[in-house]
Order: sequence, then C-alpha cells, then structure tokens
Amino acid sequence: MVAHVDEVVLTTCPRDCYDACGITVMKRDGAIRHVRGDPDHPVSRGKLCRKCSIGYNGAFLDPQARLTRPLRRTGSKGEGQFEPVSWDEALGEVAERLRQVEGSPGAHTVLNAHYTGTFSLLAFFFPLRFFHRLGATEVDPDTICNKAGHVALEYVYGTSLVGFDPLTARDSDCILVWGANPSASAPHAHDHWLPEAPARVIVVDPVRTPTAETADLHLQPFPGSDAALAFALLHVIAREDLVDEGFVRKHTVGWEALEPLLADCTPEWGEDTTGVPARLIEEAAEIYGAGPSLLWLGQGLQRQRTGGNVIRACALLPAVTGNLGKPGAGFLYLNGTESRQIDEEYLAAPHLGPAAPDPISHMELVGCLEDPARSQALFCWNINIAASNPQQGRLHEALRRDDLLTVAIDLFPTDTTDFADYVLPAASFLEFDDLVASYFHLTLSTQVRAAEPMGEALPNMEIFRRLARAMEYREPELYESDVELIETVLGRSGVGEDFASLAAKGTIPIADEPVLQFADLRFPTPSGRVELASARAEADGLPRVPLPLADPRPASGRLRLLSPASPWLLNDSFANDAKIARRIGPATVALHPDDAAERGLAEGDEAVVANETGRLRLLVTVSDAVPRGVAYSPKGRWPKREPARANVNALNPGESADMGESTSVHGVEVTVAPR
Ligand SMILES: Nc1nc2c(c(=O)[nH]1)N[C@H]1C(S)=C(S)[C@@H](COP(=O)(O)OP(=O)(O)OC[C@H]3O[C@@H](n4cnc5c(=O)[nH]c(N)nc54)[C@H](O)[C@@H]3O)O[C@H]1N2
Ligand SMILES: Nc1nc2c(c(=O)[nH]1)N[C@H]1C(S)=C(S)[C@@H](COP(=O)(O)OP(=O)(O)OC[C@H]3O[C@@H](n4cnc5c(=O)[nH]c(N)nc54)[C@H](O)[C@@H]3O)O[C@H]1N2
Ligand code: SF4
Ligand SMILES: [Mo]
Repeated sequence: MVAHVDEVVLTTCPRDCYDACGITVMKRDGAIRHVRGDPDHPVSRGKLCRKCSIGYNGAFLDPQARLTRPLRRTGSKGEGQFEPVSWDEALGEVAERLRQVEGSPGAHTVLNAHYTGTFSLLAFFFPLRFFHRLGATEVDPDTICNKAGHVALEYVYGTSLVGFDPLTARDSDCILVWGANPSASAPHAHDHWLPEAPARVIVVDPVRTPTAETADLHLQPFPGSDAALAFALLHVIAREDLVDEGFVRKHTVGWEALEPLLADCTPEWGEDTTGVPARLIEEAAEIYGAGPSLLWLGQGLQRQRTGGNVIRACALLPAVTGNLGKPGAGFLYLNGTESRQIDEEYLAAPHLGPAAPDPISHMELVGCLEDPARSQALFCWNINIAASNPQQGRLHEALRRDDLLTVAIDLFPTDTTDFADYVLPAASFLEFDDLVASYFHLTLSTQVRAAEPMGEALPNMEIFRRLARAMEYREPELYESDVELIETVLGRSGVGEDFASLAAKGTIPIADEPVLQFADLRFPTPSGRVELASARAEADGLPRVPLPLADPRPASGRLRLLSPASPWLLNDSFANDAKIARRIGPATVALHPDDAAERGLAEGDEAVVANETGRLRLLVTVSDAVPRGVAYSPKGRWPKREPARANVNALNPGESADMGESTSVHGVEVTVAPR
C-alpha cells in the first residue's frame, strides 16, 4: 500500500456505460484521496476512462459542485434560486401536495421521469416501488434511448436482452460493430476487447470514429440507410452460398417471405442507396458470412426515424448465416440482468400498483407537461430532462408552469433542478452500497460505500423510504433496508455469495467459460424460432418482414445532424466539472470540408445551426472524418452553461421512430450557415 494511503476500497462504476469498470478508492484518515481504476479488474486494468478519472476526483468530491441539502424554491422557475430546508420539511410539503393531487385529479397526473443517471440495481429500481404504490404515470425510460431496438429484437428473437458473452470473442473470426462507437461509449472495449480479439473487425458508422479508424474494414452508410445495407449484405451472402440452410430450415420462420426481397438488393443497388462502395459490401459480407461472427448492434444505430426496421434488418444476419448457438458467434444489443438471475420484479415491486396507468413516451412528455389535465406533478430522478430531452425550448417553457409540482433529485444543480420546487440531494455511488450488473460483460459487481454521504445527501432508496413515511404508506416493501434488498437479490441470484464475500472480490463472472448465447437454439418467440417474418409485427401494424429501406436524404441544403456520445462526457454528466469543461471548450459542429466550403465556413468560424424547432450558434470544426451531408455535434452539454442557455437538443423536434415511440435523435435535419 502506498505510504500516504491507509485504506483501499474496492468498488464499481455504475454509470450507463458498457464497461462497468472496477475501481479502487484510496483513502487516508477516513477521507477519499484518489479514485482510480482497479489494476486487478479485467476491464479497467488500473485505468478509468478520461471523464471518470477527472470527474470522480473532481466534481464528485467537491462540496461546492454538489447538492448537499434539500432545497425549496424561492425564485421563479428556471432561475435556480432556493433556500435550504430540512428533509422533514421538504418531504412533508411534497407529501402534502401529492395527497391533494391524489384526491383530485388523481395520482395518474403525477409523472415519474427516471433513467440511468446511476445504473446500480437498488438506486435504479427501488424508487419504483414508491411510484407503483402511488399510481403515478411512468415516462417510459427507454424511449429516450433505445426502445426501438428493444421492440425490433423482440419481434425477431423474442428478447433484446440476451446478448453474446464478450468472452467468446476469443473464438470469433469477425466482429461487426454496427452503429456503436466504443471509442467513446465503451472505452475499454475499444482499448482492449477489440484489439485483443483474434477476429477481423468491421465497423459500420457514417463517421470515421477512432474505433472505425482502427478497424480492418469501415463501411460508411448515410445515416438511416442501414436496413438497405443489411439487405445488400444478405444479397451477397445468398449469392456466395453463405446462407446456413440447415439453420434457416430448423431454427427460423419466414425465409420464404424474406428471400424474394434479396434479389434486387445487389451490391450496386446498395452502393446507390447507402453510399457504401459495392466492393466493400461484398468484402464485408464474405468476411461476416464465413464466421464465426459477432454482431454488436449499437444504440446509435436505431436512433433514426426507421430505427426499428434498421435493427430488424440487421438482426437477420446472425440467423441467416447460422451465427448463433456456437462459440464465437452471436449478436449483442444489451445483456439484461436475467443472465445474472437478478429479480427485477422483486426490486421494483409492481404488485404495489396493480392498476398502473399506461406509460407515456419521452417523445410526448413536453405535450403532457403543457396540459394541466395530464400533469399536476413531475418527479425527475436519475435523469436530466432539461438537457437530454427533445424540444428543449418548449420543454423549458412547460417546466415554468407554476401549478406543476416539480421534484428533482440529483447530485448536482442541473438545468432540471433549476426548474424544481423541491431539490433533493442524492448521495453519489461512492457513498452507498449497491450492486452493478454490466450490460455488456456477464458479470456481477459490488458498489461499496467508501465515504459518508456528502452533507445531508441520501441514496435514492432512503429518499423514497422517507417520502413513503411522509405519505403514511404502510406496505412493508416500501421500507425494506438496503441490507435486506442486497442480500435478497444475491440470495435469489444463486451466485453463492453474500455482499461481504462478493465485495472482497469486487467483480465475478457468471461462468468461467464463455456462455453460449441461445445455446439450446430455443428462442422466446411465439414459434420458438427466429422470426425473420413476424406475425406479431404485422398485428402491430408493421410490415411482416423487415424491408430494404433507407430514410430519405435531407432536402437540398440541409444536413443530417448526429449528436452521439462524447468521449469526455457521459450523457449529461461531467459537463459541470471545471477541468472537463476546459478540456472540451465551447460547443462545436463538425462538417466535411466540402460542406464547410460550400457554406463559406472555415475552422473556428461561428455557424448558425437551425431548423423549425430551434437555432444554435456553434463553432465550426472541419474534418473529413464526417461524411458529406452530415453535421456532427456530440451530446451532453448543460444548457445553462452555454451562451444561449441551450444545447443540441434545442434542435431536436422529438419525432418518434417507427417502433416503441422511441427517440430518432440522429434523424434530425438542420441548415448550417455563417452567422
Ligand atoms: N441530442 C442527443 N440527446 C440525447 C442522446 C443523444 O444521443 N443525442 N442520447 C439520449 C440517451 S441515449 C440517454 S440515455 C439520455 C440520458 O440523459 P440523462 O438522463 O440526462 O443522463 P445522465 O447524465 O446519465 O443522468 C442524469 C442525471 O442523473 C444524475 N445522477 C447520477 N447518479 C444519481 C443518483 O444516484 N441519484 C440520482 N437521483 N441522480 C443521479 C446525474 O448527476 C445526472 O444529472 O439522453 C438522451 N439524449
Ligand atoms: N463517453 C460516453 N459513453 C457513453 C455515453 C456518453 O454519453 N458518453 N452514453 C451511454 C449511453 S446512455 C448510451 S445509450 C450508449 C450509446 O452509445 P452508442 O451505442 O455507441 O451510441 P451513440 O453514441 O449514440 O452512437 C454511436 C455511433 O452511431 C453512429 N450513428 C448514428 N446514426 C447512425 C446510422 O444511421 N447508422 C449507423 N450505422 N451509425 C449511426 C454515430 O456516428 C456514432 O458514432 O453509450 C453509453 N456510453
Ligand atoms: S464510465 Fe465506463 S469507462 Fe468510464 S469508468 Fe465508468 S465504466 Fe469505466
Ligand atoms: Mo442511453
């Protein structure tokens, strides 16, 4: 142990990130001195990503940056003027207002907006017990992120939550990364997992990301044209006899409906439709088709107007080529907790609200907030809607409604907390015990308390236990302690560990050898097979088979705006860290040199980026990593820290994708012009 450290705590990063890094917290005299990557952890290998190694040693430990006391609004909404109050006062007053709303017009007008600000199991799920008991309307969390892909994969495979085990990469000859950018969104997968795999790597991304840069093959389709690309690949696979006919016959339904669609989808047609050269389509199809191959379906991929059809089309590849149920083969969208046997239902206790109102989509949240008949109260926890949601200008206006009770729970004073009537300070992941189940690796990890909660901050669980008490609710589920919750989850998971024994290890894999995805080749669809054609989709008003479509290109003069993950921010976290803010500088829009020249724009110029929804001024960077026709401006900046108090979501009209009323944020169109 280093001389100036007298205690080391082993814990896990619970951010919404594929990696789920192991962390060592260095302490001296009871205080945290340094938060860093656990050298013995298979993913982090001693190093956190850039954002977390700065943020966890910066804003997360800084009492000036954190919320440390419950606050009650004193100024007008949006101003961020508050006075400190006690927990009892804050929760007593919130409970009083909630009881009024419960009486009339009813608890269904309480909106519950939450997501993955923290992804540790208790802090993510336990508060739902309170909202189930109350009978609040949930704002369907995944609709802001990845719902279209979930719905699409359920049609084809019956589940979106059973992915390949990343450990099986050692047996793979090809890894196809489609519409994900691990160099930002899964930094350790980019740094270690991909380079160490013996496989050839193919990246499909309109942008030449650092992951694309290091790939063996990079295909750059125009955004929203990936379904057409998938069909062109399938055409070549069929032409080259790479269809696994035995697999298709035994384990799929609908080939006879799909096959006729392939004939016209030649590589040349693919080139015309997607912009990817025919030669690259052929090469990629041959490498993938030969297998064994892994397919990583990114979440960026489905944030398009026909994102559901895109995922359905791409998801045909593993089934048609028989890349399932064997080592080195499979696909991954997200690995759900089921493989870890986490009892989510126990954690969320939906039985407390048997007559739950229908959820609404984030795409309709703004409309709902404008209508007092639909919304009398709004809770935001683990989420920063004023930064991350579409229709930002309209949303901020709606959040000013005086008759809307708004309660925001966060670690930091965000744009969303500025609009709240009551702001409740949440403890950080360094300040309470919890469990973490990576959505990439098939592991289970502990999050271990390394410090007292800062100031009067409390973990989400304790906040909702106290609010339940203020509401005089009686159900024992609302008061279960963290210790009981953790031990029950571990007990039911069958890992054979309690919290203490698991914490000593930090992270465990669920098996020593790679787990085969769909080992028994039974699929949880109605037919028990992979549904290349889906009667359920048809019943839902969608095509029976995925279609070789591409979204229309932007109208003349317009560009497609992509606003994906930044390597320096995690969603809307870290933008308030002074060091990170200095490192990223002002907000930028990257353009292809020809698009910039056509508009008379050069590096460092200020451009007006606009559409029917809003306008923003952004600094131009010129880069041929961005294809023609695309403008690139990463997500995650805080509106209130920007000159116009707006970020890129001021430009997002919030149109739903074709499935799941899900976001199509990478389908936005803008004009870009000199100021
Ligand atoms: N333009 C554009 N917009 C996007 C996207 C895009 O690609 N482009 N992506 C979308 C996607 S994929 C997502 S997931 C959303 C995410 O957007 P947000 O939900 O805004 O993202 P986060 O920054 O992950 O988390 C929200 C808040 O949770 C807080 N938090 C962290 N830990 C805790 C805790 O223990 N308790 C409580 N109560 N709060 C905590 C953080 O401080 C943070 O302010 O953004 C969406 N918005
Ligand atoms: N550093 C960092 N890491 C993160 C996050 C973050 O904000 N920052 N956010 C986390 C969250 S909530 C999520 S959901 C994941 C998201 O992580 P990813 O799944 O990687 O998704 P995105 O970052 O939205 O986009 C990934 C890539 O998709 C490309 N793309 C956009 N449209 C299309 C298209 O039509 N076709 C194809 N083929 N590609 C397209 C973009 O150019 C981008 O390079 O990352 C998580 N990890
Ligand atoms: S955000 Fe991801 S890469 Fe960064 S420390 Fe957390 S798990 Fe690791
Ligand atoms: Mo997300």
